[in-house]
Amino acid sequence: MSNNLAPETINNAVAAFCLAGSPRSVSPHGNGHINDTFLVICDDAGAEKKYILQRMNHSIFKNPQALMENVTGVTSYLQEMIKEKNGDPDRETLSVIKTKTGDNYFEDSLHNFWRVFPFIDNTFCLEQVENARDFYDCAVAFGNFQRQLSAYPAETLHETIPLFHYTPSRFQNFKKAVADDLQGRAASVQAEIDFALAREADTHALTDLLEKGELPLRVTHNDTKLNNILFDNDTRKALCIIDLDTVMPGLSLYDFGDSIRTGANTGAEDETDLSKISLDLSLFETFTEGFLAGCAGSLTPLEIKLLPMGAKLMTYECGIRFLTDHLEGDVYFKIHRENHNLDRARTQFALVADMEKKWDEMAAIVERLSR
Ligand code: ADP
Ligand code: GN1
Ligand code: MG
Repeated sequence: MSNNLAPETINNAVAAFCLAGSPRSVSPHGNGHINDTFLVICDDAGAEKKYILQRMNHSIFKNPQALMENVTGVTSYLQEMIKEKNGDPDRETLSVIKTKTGDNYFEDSLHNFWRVFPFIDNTFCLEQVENARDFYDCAVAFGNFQRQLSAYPAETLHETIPLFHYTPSRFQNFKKAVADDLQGRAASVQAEIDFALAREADTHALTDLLEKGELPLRVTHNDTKLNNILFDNDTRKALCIIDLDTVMPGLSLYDFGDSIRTGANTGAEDETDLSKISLDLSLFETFTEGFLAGCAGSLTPLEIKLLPMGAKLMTYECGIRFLTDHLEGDVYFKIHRENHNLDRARTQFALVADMEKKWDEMAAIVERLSR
């Protein structure tokens, strides 16, 4: 079913949770790069009940208990906010299903860590933008998410992956991977290595300002790629933000940047024909407009000015993370073909190069929209 998961292991995990009815089927679901995700369908006296079962990636998230504390805290908080606005707390945010022993995750005898969410039905998620309207909705939703969490007690959040978007440390990891060259792949990717090394100066652009107190630390999502948002099938509106594993203090620019990286790219993250990769300036503008609307005046002038840098740096950072993983033997991101991480790194660098060409236009768009 999944790379290294026996059906008994999965069924044993399903049995640990308080689900309505009896499980009828369990199948792999979604295109995430990190967790193992399954759709569980139960039969509840003739009615279908669906759940998402996930094996958390324990080698990446070292402390699943702390991770689930974050997710439970944030989702409970959002549920209350949604109720106050007469929204639907069962569809507009995730909720955590407890185990039969009342815990928010289950550890099996093989030290796999599992959790369950209700499956939010009648939704779809996008791998690439199909029309500008959807991307605008995403932008409002991610901006709004950040604003909704602005009063969340940030000190209660655990750092689930230390230094997650601390680009200088990502750069150090990358240089170490080049030096160690564990798989003997460095010589064959010298052009990509040179591209990354040539941009070392950029790696500090945001973190220096954070350290100087010129950019505010906020509660951010930190993984705002397009497929981490569910759209309602009926209204085609952005409905629910998912993948809350990296919700922790961060910069608003990380959330803005990661969405541009995934949504304003004219090609797929793993496209092999690099002529298809470019920054769609019109989608950049659409997202900027929506994000500013969703943040509703909460961004500082410096944050707004740096939006293009957020986009470039998140794309660059993701590129060096993919290249690092390629050099280290594909131990972090799930791959589905040979050189998959290298292909991904190449698209990210092609997108960075195109952003550099379009830099003045990106700045002008932001300037115009912020007036
Ligand atoms: P990963 O960290 O591996 O990206 P995600 O939490 O993003 O894992 O889940 C992977 C995919 O599963 C999502 O992109 C989405 O398609 C689907 N998914 C996750 N949770 C739900 C849910 N509660 N309801 C419906 N679909 C979901
Ligand atoms: C991972 O989990 P997923 O697939 O939504 C990764 C992100 C990367 C992204 C690249 C916890 O996101 O940081 O930007 O892949 N998540 C983690 O596609 O590392
Ligand atoms: Mg995801």
